[in-house]
Amino acid sequence: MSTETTFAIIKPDAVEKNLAGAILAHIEKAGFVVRGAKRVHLSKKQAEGFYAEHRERGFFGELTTFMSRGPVYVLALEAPGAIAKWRETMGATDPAQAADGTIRKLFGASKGENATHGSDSPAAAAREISYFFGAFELI
Ligand code: 3AN
Repeated sequence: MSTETTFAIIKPDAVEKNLAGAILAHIEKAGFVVRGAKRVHLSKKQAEGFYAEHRERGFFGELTTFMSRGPVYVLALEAPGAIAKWRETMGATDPAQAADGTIRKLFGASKGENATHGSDSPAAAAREISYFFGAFELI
């Protein structure tokens, strides 16, 4: 399997609950190498730009208000098959549907406040990584 880099966010709900460290430990234990990491507080406009593809969805306002309500950790994660692997490690969007042992099952509260984000394709990973990181920040 080829080595890939995917993009992850530890969302405001998890950061507020002081779960960022536990989630990072889970990420490392799962075998990802953290190539980039920073703590940022998105403005509403930055959250809207990040989630532009969801603009037409009913929950867009709620989603972007939530994502800009407090600090998040943005991460670039490397592993063989990282994009699919990270989505498996996170579990289903709705924590109630997520498999046991996944991050969203362990740490998520609802479909919106579900602890983490992960890119869903190579194109999304490339766009999302470049939204937050310059090449010199990926080590
Ligand atoms: P995923 O993050 O698993 O790819 P998507 O693409 O269905 O999930 O949803 C995009 C974002 O919108 C996710 N961050 C998710 O938390 C949020 N979201 C999805 N459904 C809802 C909902 N019904 N209410 C609020 N936020 C939602």
